[in-house]
Amino acid sequence: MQKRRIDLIENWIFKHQDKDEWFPAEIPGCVHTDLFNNKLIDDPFYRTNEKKLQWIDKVNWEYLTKFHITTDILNRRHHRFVFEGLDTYADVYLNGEKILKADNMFRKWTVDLQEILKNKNVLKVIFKSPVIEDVPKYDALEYHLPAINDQSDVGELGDKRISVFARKAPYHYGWDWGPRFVTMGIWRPVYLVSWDDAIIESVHFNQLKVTEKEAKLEVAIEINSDRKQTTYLKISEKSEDFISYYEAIELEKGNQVIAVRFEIKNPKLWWCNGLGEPYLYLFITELYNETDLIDKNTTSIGLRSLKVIREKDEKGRSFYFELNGKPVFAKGANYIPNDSFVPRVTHSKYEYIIRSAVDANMNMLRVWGGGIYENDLFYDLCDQYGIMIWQDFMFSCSMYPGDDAFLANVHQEINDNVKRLRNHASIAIWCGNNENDMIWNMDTELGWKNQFDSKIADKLWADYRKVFYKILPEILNELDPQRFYWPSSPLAGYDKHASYTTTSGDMHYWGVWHGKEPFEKYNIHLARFMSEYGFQSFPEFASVKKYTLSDDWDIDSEVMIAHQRSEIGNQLIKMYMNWDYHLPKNFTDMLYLVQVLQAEGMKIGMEAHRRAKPYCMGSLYWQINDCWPVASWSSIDYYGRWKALHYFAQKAFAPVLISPTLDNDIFRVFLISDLLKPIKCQNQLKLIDFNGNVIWESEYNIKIDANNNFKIFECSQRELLKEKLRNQVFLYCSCSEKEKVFSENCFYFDKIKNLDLPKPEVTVDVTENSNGYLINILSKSLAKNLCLNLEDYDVFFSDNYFDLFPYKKIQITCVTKSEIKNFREKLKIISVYDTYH
Ligand code: BMA
Repeated sequence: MQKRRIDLIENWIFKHQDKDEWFPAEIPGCVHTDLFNNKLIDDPFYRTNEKKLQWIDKVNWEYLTKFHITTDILNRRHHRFVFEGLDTYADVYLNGEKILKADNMFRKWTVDLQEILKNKNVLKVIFKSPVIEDVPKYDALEYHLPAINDQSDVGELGDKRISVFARKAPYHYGWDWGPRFVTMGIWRPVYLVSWDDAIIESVHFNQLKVTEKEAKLEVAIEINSDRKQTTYLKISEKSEDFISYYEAIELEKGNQVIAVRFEIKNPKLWWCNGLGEPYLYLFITELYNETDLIDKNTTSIGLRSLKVIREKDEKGRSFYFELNGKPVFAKGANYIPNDSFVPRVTHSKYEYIIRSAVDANMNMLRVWGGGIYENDLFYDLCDQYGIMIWQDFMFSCSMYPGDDAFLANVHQEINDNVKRLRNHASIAIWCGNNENDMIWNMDTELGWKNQFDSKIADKLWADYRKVFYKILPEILNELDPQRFYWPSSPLAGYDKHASYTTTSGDMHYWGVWHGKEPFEKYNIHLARFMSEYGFQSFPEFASVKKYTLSDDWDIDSEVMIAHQRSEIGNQLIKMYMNWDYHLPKNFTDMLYLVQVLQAEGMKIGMEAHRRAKPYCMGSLYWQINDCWPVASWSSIDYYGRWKALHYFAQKAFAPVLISPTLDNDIFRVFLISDLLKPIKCQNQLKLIDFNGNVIWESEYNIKIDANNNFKIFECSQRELLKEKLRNQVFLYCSCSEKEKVFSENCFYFDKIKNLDLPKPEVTVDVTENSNGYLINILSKSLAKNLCLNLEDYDVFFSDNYFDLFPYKKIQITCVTKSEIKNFREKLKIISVYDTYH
């Protein structure tokens, strides 16, 4: 008989451990959302509610369900409880007997049992407060482990930063973009598996060699057998590329691994977004006895060779991804969990974020080490959409304990997650942690190594090395030997610490923002791979309205500050704004202009990185998404609204980019192509004044080789501008092939606040279509960063925050499900000019 799975997600109730009243609970879920759904607390994200809810993490919570199983199932020979995620300290009781003590949110907990299960069962989980559990661990240490983003003060714990003791999502304890909600709960599925003869524990598709001509695979099937017996193993795939495999196998009692090797001739390869189709094979592995199917596993596999190339060259050492033999410039962003309460993130929200990455021409996301190992769904979607994943292990901006129990726990966590994730084509690299190495080794007084006496410092560094130079690589070597491992991000080399001038590894460049350097420094600080850089903005007004009252509409109000977790945030935003813009008249203009500031600044970075190809081969900005509504570095806000930055990323990451730049009076235009084929294109350069008069123009027909970067124009600024004033003209450039425009760009020769911008005279014409509305826009003069807005409606504009060039007709689609009466009157239009007039 086939294995049976019974999901245990119904009829759960929960309560405060010291109270009597039970309330319905949702599984998977967590205590904060259960309290909210039962109207026992207010919306945690509204105004300053976070502060009022800090008591929740200092209480133990009980969850309980009753479930019935039939005698047929009860009579099966084996039963296993599977908890895919318990957050975090949990004692589990079945019919009054303790069956599990869990202490790691990231582990998959399984309990094999026989006797305790009955027809009628009571399953109870007691979650112990992480605060009650971990404060004593903190107090017992004679030194304090650094955890710089742990907002212990918000949690009313003074400076007791306890997050490092729990194997639990670091961002739950607060971050410089995140609230502090140290939640608890059954956050992933829980089920009972019952079987008689054997079960498939795991199937690993190890891609030994993949080329266009052939794919050599070794499939390792881990089987747990009830006894010594003969079974039949079948591996099949629907396409004609693969001939089904069918063999009798002799199983021993207990666990064993059956390895099967096979080859696929001329396989369809998996490509990342922009380079080809992310083709997936669907392999079905089945186990039969003489009469029946007894277990089955279905796995999607993208066949590809994906390597990190580290070759010595005249400048240092390369760091780039090579997909199916082709060097790939990685374009993308860092990714954090989509919610403070992850279980409520829907399939469609996951898909929305990944599709938004695809729409912005990204091919990589970095699952950053302060969040969670994402759900299977996330990686399935990345496989399907061709988004490569830089996967951190969940350690970030902290130093961790090194006692045996902690290390054993980490060992099991790594084991569980590598086994769960290793079949995904999308995962391109494993990375030990986020910034722990960099901060420890900083030479200034900020460097943690300088903050301890040498005996303790030696111990902490030795503990660090145990995890990132021993446990992790050893497990990966055994479970996933084909994938590249990088101990920390950033790093200059396997055993070489990061520095801002690295010519070897990856870099987190925070000179802009944390270092208060101007955006232009993005042109200079270039490493082999830029794995973080960023600048903050606020969500747009419609989003801000969801968590504020009109009294709060000032970026320095108590409520806005509660949703701005970077202590230096507002001050830095104003400083940068002063450099380039006139300060805006009011709050809504401020929200708009900060998005423009962020997007224009980050554009300099994204384009500089691409112009530095192939020396630099990656640009992942910080950060694509938010876990609540907040001022942050994100390009998409919590409610899914694209900020200006996301539209700018779409253009800066286009497969072919035309990019103008000025360096010491020398003006240059580059053409960068990530395509795998050469293209012939027409390039236009035009010097135009703000009223549309063309002062100079030039056209070139150029062939650009595949995967290349090419300078198409160079001249001194003086020669180009001649007698024209630099604050009255701009340079427009475009690259196209017949009707298809690959890239359009423009360049201003002065700071925006110095530009002599005329009042835009915009005419708008709206027609309805099946998806929403078509908006035709024209202006007689330049409208800088024109933004369309329909505040109270759920709409998506195909483009926004763009410079509307004089006399250039633009058509924007406004996709919406709502019918918007008097659309034209409701449509608000703003440009930079309006913020100071
Ligand atoms: C980076 C990240 C995060 C942080 C961000 C902004 O270095 O790794 O820790 O949120 O900076 O400060």
